[in-house]
Amino acid sequence: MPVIDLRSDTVTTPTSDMRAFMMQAAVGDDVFGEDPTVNDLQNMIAEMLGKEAALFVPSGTMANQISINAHTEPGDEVICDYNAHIFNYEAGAPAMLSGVQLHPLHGENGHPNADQILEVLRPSDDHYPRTTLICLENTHNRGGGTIYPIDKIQTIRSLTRKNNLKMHLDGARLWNASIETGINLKDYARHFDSVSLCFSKGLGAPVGSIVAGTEEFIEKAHRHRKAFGGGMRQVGMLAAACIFAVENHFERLAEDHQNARILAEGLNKIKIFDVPLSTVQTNIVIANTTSESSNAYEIVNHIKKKGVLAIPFGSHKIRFVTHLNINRDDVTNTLELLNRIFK
Ligand code: TLP
Repeated sequence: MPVIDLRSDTVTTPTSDMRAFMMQAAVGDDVFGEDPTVNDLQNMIAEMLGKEAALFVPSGTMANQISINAHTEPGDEVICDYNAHIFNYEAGAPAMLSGVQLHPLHGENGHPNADQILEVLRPSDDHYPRTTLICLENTHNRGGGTIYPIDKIQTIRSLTRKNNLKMHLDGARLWNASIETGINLKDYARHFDSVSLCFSKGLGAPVGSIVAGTEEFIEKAHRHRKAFGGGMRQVGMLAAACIFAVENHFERLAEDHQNARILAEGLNKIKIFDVPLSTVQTNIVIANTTSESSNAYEIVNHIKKKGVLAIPFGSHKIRFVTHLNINRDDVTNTLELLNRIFK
């Protein structure tokens, strides 16, 4: 039975051209900073983001956690959204690895605004934790792949400048935001002290993320990467996959966005699903399921048996993600199948 895997854009497998490109990569010991392909990737991304330097890391989680660690001291408070990846899906790492507490806000579509942030900034008084860092996520995963409006980011940046706070961007899917809005990566990145990006999501590399910032920040990050066990050796082949992914799979993300839109509109014609179309801005579709239907876990199990994979995102929410390994036929076939099942 053919399987259509819409669980995540992390499930993509490297294409044969990507594999061939990986094979020819020059390698060296990256802990010594001697892997030429890793260095090329780091330089390329620093340039694309308009930052002084960048550091290749194994995962998006490590990129975020290294950044949190580098910007804070134990006991500090970090402001983020209630649905942020760092709050929900990173195994409690901010507390475990950096000794900080998170202060989650209920932003619209995962995007808190400057007033909400201003309201929770701690006064300078020994009763309180010190607010030192704001983490934003763009696109916002649990928000439905929603794009952080750039003017909202700019206003938050002015606030953090006034209050001497750092800003980190979880840009695992910043690629998608940039393709959709036409705002280049640099114009997003300039508002942040550090930015993480993933190559292993829509871009289709098998592994790899990166974090970028000032030379001073990257020096710290380099040390934290070692401490967190993320120092890697001859990983030029992985870095090559990331270079290939940026050069060949960045522009095509627009196709994933079109497929997500078609999927969302099709789901809305099936009576158990309700997708708020205004949140379908990139490659993620979060469908609400009606309260009369079975819960999301049962629905996901049921459709899995028929060859469509998705992820429950709560008792009445299911996430579908389009990506490099999903074409228009897969979307059509998914909709036909779901129509048949839930008629
Ligand atoms: N997200 C995964 C799961 O962890 C939920 C997914 O399937 O979407 N930031 C954001 C916004 C992410 O969505 C993810 C992965 C990460 C960071 C972490 O990346 P990895 O998995 O490389 O640690």
